[in-house]
Amino acid sequence: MSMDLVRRLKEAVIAGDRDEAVKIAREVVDKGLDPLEALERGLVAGVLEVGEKWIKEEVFLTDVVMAADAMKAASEVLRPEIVKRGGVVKKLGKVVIGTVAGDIHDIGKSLVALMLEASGFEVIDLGVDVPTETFVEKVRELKPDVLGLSALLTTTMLEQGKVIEALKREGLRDEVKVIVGGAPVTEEWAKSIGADGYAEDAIRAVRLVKKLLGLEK
Ligand code: B1M
Repeated sequence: MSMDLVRRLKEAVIAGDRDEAVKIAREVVDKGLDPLEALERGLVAGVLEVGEKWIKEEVFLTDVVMAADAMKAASEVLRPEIVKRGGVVKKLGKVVIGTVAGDIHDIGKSLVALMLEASGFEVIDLGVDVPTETFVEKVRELKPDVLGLSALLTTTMLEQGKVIEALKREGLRDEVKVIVGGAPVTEEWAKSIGADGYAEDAIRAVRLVKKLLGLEK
């Protein structure tokens, strides 16, 4: 992959320039370059850099929103290519994923969904701010192998525990593996709420799902 393209992609995200990011993502696809590398080293790296600047109060929240928007628009351009290159036709399993109630962070969750899809899983993404009862209804209705709960706030990660409790109340807990993640989430937290697994990032989330479904050691 030409480093120049990756650099330009990252810069477009940092500048919150959605049109430029989409244009460069199209160039990546047209040139048959590695869409995954463009995603990870261009788009995600750009959002994280803006995020770090925001935490250091060097940029405003609006800059973060614009970077996130540019990243998501460009990742939609890369997505079909990523899934196509994943090449796996047979679905390895069904995953329902969403960001919990009260939380509208979706970049990480969408990245996990994208990587699972690219790895051959059927992924149903419920979006953000998903009420507990919706997670429970979708487990009952869609019978997924895995339910993924993303939370980015210390306040909203409590919802992950509430979803697990609701699954128990409804007699559905043993029907599905529950995995959790998001910046404030930890292995200890996952264990304390009775989740089946925790992953620090999207790549490890794919490995975790494969392990839980016995597809990988
Ligand atoms: Co907000 N936000 N944000 N934010 N935001 C954080 C999370 C924060 C840590 C920044 C900070 O202050 N340090 C902080 C939370 C503090 C805390 O509670 N611990 C925070 C805050 C306070 C807020 C608001 C309250 C700000 C405000 O309005 N005052 C507000 C809350 C809105 C709400 O949700 N109700 C808010 C809003 C926003 C935006 C909407 C502007 C925007 C999100 C845009 C969008 O998602 N479309 C935003 C962003 C971008 C961030 C930061 C800068 C970056 C998050 C991100 O996208 N990272 C973030 C600071 C930070 O985390 N560095 C921050 C990139 C992404 C690829 O990483 O999401 O961690 P991440 O996902 C990773 C892993 O976590 C993991 O894999 C992913 C890919 O590698 N993973 C999973 C994620 N989900 C997983 C699920 C899994 C497995 C792995 O299994 C199911």
